[in-house]
Amino acid sequence: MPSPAAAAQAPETKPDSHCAMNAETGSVTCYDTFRESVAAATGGRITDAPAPEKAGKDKRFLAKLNAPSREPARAGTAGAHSRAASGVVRVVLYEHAHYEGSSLTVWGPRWCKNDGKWDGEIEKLGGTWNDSVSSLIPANSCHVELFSDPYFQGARQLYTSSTPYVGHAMNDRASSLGLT
Ligand SMILES: [Ca+2]
Ligand SMILES: [Ca+2]
Repeated sequence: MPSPAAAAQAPETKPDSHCAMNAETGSVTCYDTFRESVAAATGGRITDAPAPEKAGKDKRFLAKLNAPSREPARAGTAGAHSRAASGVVRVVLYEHAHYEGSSLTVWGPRWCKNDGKWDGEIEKLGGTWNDSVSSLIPANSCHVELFSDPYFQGARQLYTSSTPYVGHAMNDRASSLGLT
């Protein structure tokens, strides 16, 4: 019988899951590896993601995560352009500090704008993701605001770059998030 809540001290007893969430529809698909979840989230654009715990420090990977909308729309690249448009990674959430444990790659159709308005949100982190996030990687201009309660209530904290530990005040507390 699965008991995800008991796994915090013994990650080796629970296989990590690596999931991709469409932030627009909320649909989640899970994979055995981080590489597969990133490939799914990017519509097949990135198929060589490193091990999850290396991702936050891998400059080449981080640059690639942020690549799509900067590709010039040249003649003959319409196919690549539409693939990119269907999968822009907004944030990768991790169960443990230092990008370890299970991951949730949240993607959407566009880059974030950083214009003070929200570009997306998750009103309620579901299942094992509630009160679990310990590190995260924002991508594609998205800033990520974590809230300790669902529906953007409770304590809040903003993250603008790769964060190996969300801090004591927010660790294992996030229940919703906004993307700006
Ligand atoms: Ca955690
Ligand atoms: Ca909470």
